[in-house]
Amino acid sequence: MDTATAAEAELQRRFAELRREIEQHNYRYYILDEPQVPDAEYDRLMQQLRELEAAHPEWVTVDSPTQRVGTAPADEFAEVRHRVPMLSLDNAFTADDVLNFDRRVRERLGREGAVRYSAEPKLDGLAISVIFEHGVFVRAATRGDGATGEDVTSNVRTIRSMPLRLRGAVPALVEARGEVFMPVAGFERLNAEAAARGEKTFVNPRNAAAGSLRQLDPQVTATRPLEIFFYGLGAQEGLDLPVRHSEILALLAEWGLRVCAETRVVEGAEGCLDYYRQIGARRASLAYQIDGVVYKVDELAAQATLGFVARAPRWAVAHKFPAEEALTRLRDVEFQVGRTGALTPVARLEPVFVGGVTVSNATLHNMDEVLRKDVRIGDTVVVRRAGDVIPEVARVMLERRPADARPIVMPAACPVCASPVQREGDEAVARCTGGYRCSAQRKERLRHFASRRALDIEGLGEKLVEQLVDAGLAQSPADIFVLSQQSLAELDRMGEKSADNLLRAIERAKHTTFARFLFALGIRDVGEATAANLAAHFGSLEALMQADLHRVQQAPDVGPVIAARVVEFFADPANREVLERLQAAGVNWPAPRVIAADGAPLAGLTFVLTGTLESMAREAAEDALRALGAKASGSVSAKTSYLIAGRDAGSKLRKASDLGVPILDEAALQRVLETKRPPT
Ligand code: JCF
Repeated sequence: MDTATAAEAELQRRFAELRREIEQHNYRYYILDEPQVPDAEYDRLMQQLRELEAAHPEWVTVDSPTQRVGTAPADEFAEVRHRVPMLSLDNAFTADDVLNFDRRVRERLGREGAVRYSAEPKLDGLAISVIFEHGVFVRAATRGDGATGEDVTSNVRTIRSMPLRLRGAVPALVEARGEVFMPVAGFERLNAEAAARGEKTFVNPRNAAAGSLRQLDPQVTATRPLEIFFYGLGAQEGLDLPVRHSEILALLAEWGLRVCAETRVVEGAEGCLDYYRQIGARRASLAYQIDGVVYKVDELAAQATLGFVARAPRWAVAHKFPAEEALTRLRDVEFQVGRTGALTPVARLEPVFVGGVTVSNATLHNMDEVLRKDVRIGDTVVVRRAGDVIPEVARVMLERRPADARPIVMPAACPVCASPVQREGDEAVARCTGGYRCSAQRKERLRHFASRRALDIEGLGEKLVEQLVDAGLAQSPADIFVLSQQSLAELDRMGEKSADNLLRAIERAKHTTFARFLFALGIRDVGEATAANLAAHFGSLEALMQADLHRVQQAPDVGPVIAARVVEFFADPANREVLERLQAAGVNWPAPRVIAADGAPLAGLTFVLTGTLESMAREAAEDALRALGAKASGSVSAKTSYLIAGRDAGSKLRKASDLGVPILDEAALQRVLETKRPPT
């Protein structure tokens, strides 16, 4: 070896060592909170690394400590489809709610004794998914709608406590789930600096964190004091899953990911409530804002048995801290007309700071509530705000009622379209009877139709809907699909480019899913979960439209009231016309079929499903099994490989048992569908 090459090799060795040293200091400083060297020493090492990398750009890799702020500003965030949906959590507000949660968990698991829970503070930040391939950080995405989020990789890379590479032996793929947040001290410093420069300040740490993470320029994000805690695992490949959630947290920590130090394993509902009280007492002295605590069933097999409802797991709950309250004066009450015509009394308040934001509007819910609380205009009222819930008028300070306080009266005619207002039967809500004749209802229906969880037409928000309806350009959702450059040009502040973007978003929205489409129609009482159930159960719009009351009720979680609304909706000629026009415009969705990732792993097996399944319609489960190569049959015979027995299974279960056919429960079915492997 000549001297030049030898020197080069020595330099490369020093380079590698320097990187390791810096990574170790980062770990000690950001993850363990136990810095080993003074900041000046760390800065000196970083400077050395930068110089070496400048001389040898070919040595720079994406996970180098110098590569946190590299990329240029983006035009927009790319979409990322989550491999495993990102769930939200159900809320509990009282000790009773927690006792009920724990009781349901024990009932479903058939447990007598106490269940173990992993308990942790619930951070007030943004949920994030971070993917590591062979230990290297490759992608970060926001939750978005749970199925698809935004690619915020460049921004998350700038967070110092975010390791660019995992430590130790790591599986081929790890998706860690966590929360990005801004500690209170950093938030206050950021705001003080902004105020000193005469710039706008953020209302609370959560908004500051959200605004910082959704920066198109990572250089800006890099200046924001963001931090991250991890609380779970999404997708993974090559990992021997442990038995408990708490062991997953320990694994995350071993890999060098920051896990909240307050996390504890507790016993039963009592343990949860004790934890809640302890954290609650220390809430103000924590370095970050939290809005409650989270309890998760610790045993992973039990989590699998419990499964999910709609968008939240049955094995976890967020126990929220009490709402914050403030006093202010009720200036006036206006009635807002909703999508289904419901008139909601809205309090116009003297602005008041409560729960970290300034509130000037609050809901009064409905007239029954107004009467029950005896609220009058001019009253001093208690405004209450809990976390992300809409502020409400909680009660009245009767002793401060002025002599000229005026009662609140429900108008007899719609404040928007003047149609009569009616109260149906013993319903608490009064409704405008104008239907599509009422521009407020038209606007709300269109807004709902275009909203993110419905057809997701980007750019078609409140303001634009307002303009479209007021200009007479859109009466029903079908009209959206005949908009053109010319018609849009009539609108204020609508340039050619924005019109173009909107038309493209509308074009994209034509390709949707049956469930989203059903939800978008805005049938009363048909929320996202019901729409998904109906879509999975019926598979096609035609099948659903032909179904009578009885058949609609066979869909999971659909009772007589919802069934009646659905049948009524499709019987209405005006609605049928809108549906025809939507389909004629090319709105479409893929036929229901689950495609197996790798061949036909269940080929040769015959399944019979009987009884009621909790998590999906039987037809959907059968389709999913068929997609994996299995046969799904309606009757039990000696050729049946497995019987899946749901709730209230009857004669087929007896027959299978007589014939010695293996009998599995729904959890086993879910495992088969998830792992795409035959039952074990
Ligand atoms: O800290 C949080 N905000 C938080 C949110 C913590 C958790 O353990 C979560 C969560 C959202 C969903 N767990 C899930 C499953």
